Formats: sequence, C-alpha cells, structure tokens
Amino acid sequence: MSVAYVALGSNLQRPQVQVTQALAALERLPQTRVTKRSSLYRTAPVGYDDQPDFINAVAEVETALTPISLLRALLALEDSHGRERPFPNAPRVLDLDLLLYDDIVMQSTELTLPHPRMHERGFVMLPLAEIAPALPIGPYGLARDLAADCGDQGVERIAGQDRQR
Ligand code: PH2
Ligand code: MG
Ligand code: MG
Repeated sequence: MSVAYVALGSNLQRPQVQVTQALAALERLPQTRVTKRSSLYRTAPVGYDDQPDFINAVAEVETALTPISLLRALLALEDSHGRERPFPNAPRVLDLDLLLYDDIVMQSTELTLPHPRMHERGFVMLPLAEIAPALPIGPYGLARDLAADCGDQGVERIAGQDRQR
C-alpha cells in the first residue's frame, strides 16, 4: 500500500456538505481507505478574488491504486458532484487535488507531484500540517514549517466540529 494526500475544496452549493460528502466518498474508492482527515477550514479565495470563500480540508489515504488511477478516480468523483470548468480558478462545487503520493516526484501532462504551489498555499498547508506535521513536502521543507509561513492568508479552522471519524 502507498500513502497519498488529497486536498478537498468547494465554494458552491453548500460547500461544507460537498466536502463532508466527498470525504465519505473517498472511503468508497476501490483499494483505498482514509487513514486521517483534517478539520474543515474556511478560506479566502486565492487566484481569482471575486468568488465566495472556500471550505477546504485534507485527507490521508492508504491506497493500492497507482497515482494516475487515483487521480482519475478523484476527477470522476468531482464530475459526480457536478463539477464544471468554465475558466481557470473558477468557483467550483468540488475540487479534489492529489497533493503527494509516497515520495514520488513526477511531471507529466496529466499529473505533477508534489502538487505545484501547494507548499505556499495556506488552504492546503494548514489542514495538511494538522494531520501530518512532520511530513516532508518535496524539497520545500516540513509541513508544519511551511504552514507556519502561510500565516496571513485568511485560513480559519471551523470551530466546534464533530471530528466525524
Ligand atoms: N483552489 C484553487 C484556487 N484558489 N482558494 C481557496 N481558498 N481554496 C481553494 O481550494 C482554491 C483557491 C484552485 O484549485
Ligand atoms: Mg485545486
Ligand atoms: Mg483541481
């Protein structure tokens, strides 16, 4: 089995419900189980400002799927939530990004690992550091240190969550 990290995000159609349902759907992927899940976070949009805040989270999975099979399963799950892609960084019902897969470093048209720019994005690094603080992120450093550098990006853990395990 391999260990992979998946980022979840939504800012349309009851984002908190979308992300919670997607966390449950990850459990149902073939040859895959969710081993850790972060809290939900409310986050300011990055890249294209004129859109609602996001709900973001990160999950750790153990999987026997290959990186590409896992990626395709995530894209199929996005589609099943009604994901549309009108323009880059557009608001979305559900975004599932494969962040890391073991310590694989790769760049292809379909998949780049580690996920580009993840190390500087608070909406990824804060939830990731919550579940895997000592995780190395490619050449950039440890999750906890990178998260500490993402302080000022409008990322807020949602209080009072049932841990939903
Ligand atoms: N995803 C993006 C672009 N900007 N901003 C936040 N806060 N959360 C996201 O998930 C997000 C974003 C591209 O996928
Ligand atoms: Mg994304
Ligand atoms: Mg994506």
